[in-house]
Amino acid sequence: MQVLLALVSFALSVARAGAVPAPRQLSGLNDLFVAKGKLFWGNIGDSNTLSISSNTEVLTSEFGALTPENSMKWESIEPTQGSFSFTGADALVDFANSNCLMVRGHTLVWHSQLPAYVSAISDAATLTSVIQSHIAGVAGRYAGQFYGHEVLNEDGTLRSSVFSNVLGDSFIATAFEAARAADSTAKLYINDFNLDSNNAKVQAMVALVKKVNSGTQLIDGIGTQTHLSAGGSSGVADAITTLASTGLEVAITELDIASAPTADYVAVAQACLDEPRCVSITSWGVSDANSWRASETPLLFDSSFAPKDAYDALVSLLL
Ligand code: 9MR
Repeated sequence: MQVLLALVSFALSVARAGAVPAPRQLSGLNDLFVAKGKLFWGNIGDSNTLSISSNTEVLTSEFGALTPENSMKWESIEPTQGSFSFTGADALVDFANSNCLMVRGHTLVWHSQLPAYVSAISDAATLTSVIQSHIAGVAGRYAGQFYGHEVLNEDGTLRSSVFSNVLGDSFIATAFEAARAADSTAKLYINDFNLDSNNAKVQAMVALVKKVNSGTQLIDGIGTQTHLSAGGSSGVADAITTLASTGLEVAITELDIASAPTADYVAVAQACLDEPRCVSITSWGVSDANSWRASETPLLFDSSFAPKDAYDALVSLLL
């Protein structure tokens, strides 16, 4: 009887092994990308997502760097002039340190998510000193701990902002000089969106970094955010090659693609693989559940944290 039971249960488990796929072993996108000579495939976080265990499981097994989604933006970290609030940013850095993830600072100067006291400044000397103190405060706190800082965001074409309106383009050098003084080891990046084909904005970015770097090299790298629509990847390789023609590092900093088409994800990853100066990719979110574009389902993991076809295609590309 016992033998019969053992045989039955053996037969059942054999049948089950054939019918039910083994649990998927995530292969570690970051590890695969690093094995191809790149620095990391990172992702974003902050206290709201770092408290979700399904999120952190994927984050720590698949990704190798962390960018704060919101906690280091000016309104979060220096909401009142001279008074820094590091709780959220520290939590992110602690999480990264405990899980051996690199950190990209994001973002020291951006026209958006600015406190009202900054937007209200109309005097050039005051604004210069406020930018310098802000950068010294934030970059100084984490000096030596970050891979890089996104010093400027969305300013490749000098959009209208309190910074460009009051200081012209001199605020760019001011910001990079302050960041270099506060953290001599971090790579300093300018980071922009709509650099997804070799368009006028890419050309403007190339001209801008050449101008700013014409004396001393202040800018180390160009970040291209790469928030794409479906089918929007065709110009990415050309754009990355053009940005890299500056001689600077290039990083894909905020990757998400509406409806996560496999072909687009593969094309973007291939574009970075093909350009030696493209050092890293950062996905802008783990799961669609926590994406700023949630309704467009642009990420590699669905709202239940299951990997999508695009994830599998990337693994196949990188194996
Ligand atoms: O993902 C961020 C979202 O949680 C914020 O509400 C939003 C506010 O503007 O910013 C999002 O991230 C932005 C990033 O910091 C800079 N590039 C554009 C991203 C999307 O707006």
